[in-house]
Amino acid sequence: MNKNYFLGSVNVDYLQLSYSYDFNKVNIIMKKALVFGITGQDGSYLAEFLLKKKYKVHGVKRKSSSFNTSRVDHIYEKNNKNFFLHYGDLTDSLSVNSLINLIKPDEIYNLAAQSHVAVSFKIPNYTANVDAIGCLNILEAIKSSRMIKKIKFYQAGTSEMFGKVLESPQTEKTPFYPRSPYGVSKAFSYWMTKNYRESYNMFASNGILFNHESPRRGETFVTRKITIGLSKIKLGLQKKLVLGNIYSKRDWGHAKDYVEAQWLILQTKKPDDFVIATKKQFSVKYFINLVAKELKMKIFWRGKGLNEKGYDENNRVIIECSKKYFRPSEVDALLGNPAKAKKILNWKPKISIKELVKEMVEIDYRKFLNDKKK
Ligand code: NAP
Ligand code: F7E
Repeated sequence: MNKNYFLGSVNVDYLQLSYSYDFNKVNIIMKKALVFGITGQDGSYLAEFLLKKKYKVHGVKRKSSSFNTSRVDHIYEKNNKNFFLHYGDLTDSLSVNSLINLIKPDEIYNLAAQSHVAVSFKIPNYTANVDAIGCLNILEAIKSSRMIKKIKFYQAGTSEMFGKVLESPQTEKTPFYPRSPYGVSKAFSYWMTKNYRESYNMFASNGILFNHESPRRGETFVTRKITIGLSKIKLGLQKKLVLGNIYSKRDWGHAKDYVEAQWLILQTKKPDDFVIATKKQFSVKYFINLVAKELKMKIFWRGKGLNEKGYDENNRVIIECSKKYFRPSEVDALLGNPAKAKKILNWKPKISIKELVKEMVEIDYRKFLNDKKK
């Protein structure tokens, strides 16, 4: 068989690396990805992204007493030949092992986590079991499989590892100073991933992703809490939105852009660690104002600190702050420099914060408008 003839006869974009070729069998084998955390915000976007790249996507879902697949149900309906869901849990090393050995994936994405920073103070032990030991369970399973050379591993690291930042903007070289059980657990996983790479020559890479949001963001994270809260206030379905620290600053991107970076991180020649961010920083208060503008609502701010309140045109309080939502230790300001990702991965964010807000508001407002009409 003439290899060149074969290559020329199939219409595949080699730069996309979506296929691997088994020339002995002279057929095309689709790459297989195993995604822990498939039912989450990033998992659902990553699944869509990988399916477009012609991967077979296997996702791990947890047993739940109610439905927990709403973010991926539409994917299953469209792609059920290439999209598979398996029961499993990151804290259950037996299930992690058996899934890896059953699926024999080319790439593993560990997106599974107890990902809420405030909640991690309430359940630190559980958070560490999932966010720290869970990653170790995957690394050990890869190491003890016969696929240590074949499998590429992505670990979902976070800007929360920088915590009380030691320099700004933060880069891959900035030392960590995590400020929550979540951040500390993720730092453990970061170092374990690096350690397994150096000790066993594994293809294991860390993304250090700054905040990224979308209409699929969990409803208790601040951006989604704001888009839902203000949409409901505008529609007369809610009177007030109660928040915590509105002065903290974050570097917010769109989850769609960030899952592309996760994939690119596994397509490099050598495993490595990358900061993924926009290099733009805004306060929670600024985000509220953007959402209000999109909803054509006017907010008048009065007072200072914990007593600062947002009023509507009729002088009614629609936003106030409560210590209830403060964390025992806060991360005041995060700002990432994605220069390395730009240089090596050719990655840069495409969606601006204004476009992100527009999309989130449109979807949340329409949903509650439809609910109201029912
Ligand atoms: P998310 O929406 O909270 O999704 C987390 C996923 O993990 C869900 O599918 C969840 O399942 C699953 N999960 C939780 N505990 C598990 C366990 N014990 N075993 C198996 N699966 C488990 O998080 P995300 O925003 O998509 O973030 C994805 C990853 O990136 C997380 O690791 C997060 O810590 C990290 N990260 C996120 C950001 C961000 O701004 N979004 C930034 C940096 C890093 P259920 O659906 O059943 O709960
Ligand atoms: O808080 C403040 C809060 O919970 C952002 C996770 O995806 O990104 C996320 O963690 C800021 C904080 O995200 C409320 O104090 C004010 O300063 O939306 P958040 P986070 O803590 O930055 C990182 C990168 C991750 O890795 C995490 O997994 O907003 N804030 N008022 C509030 N936050 C919440 N949740 N609720 C409030 O009412």
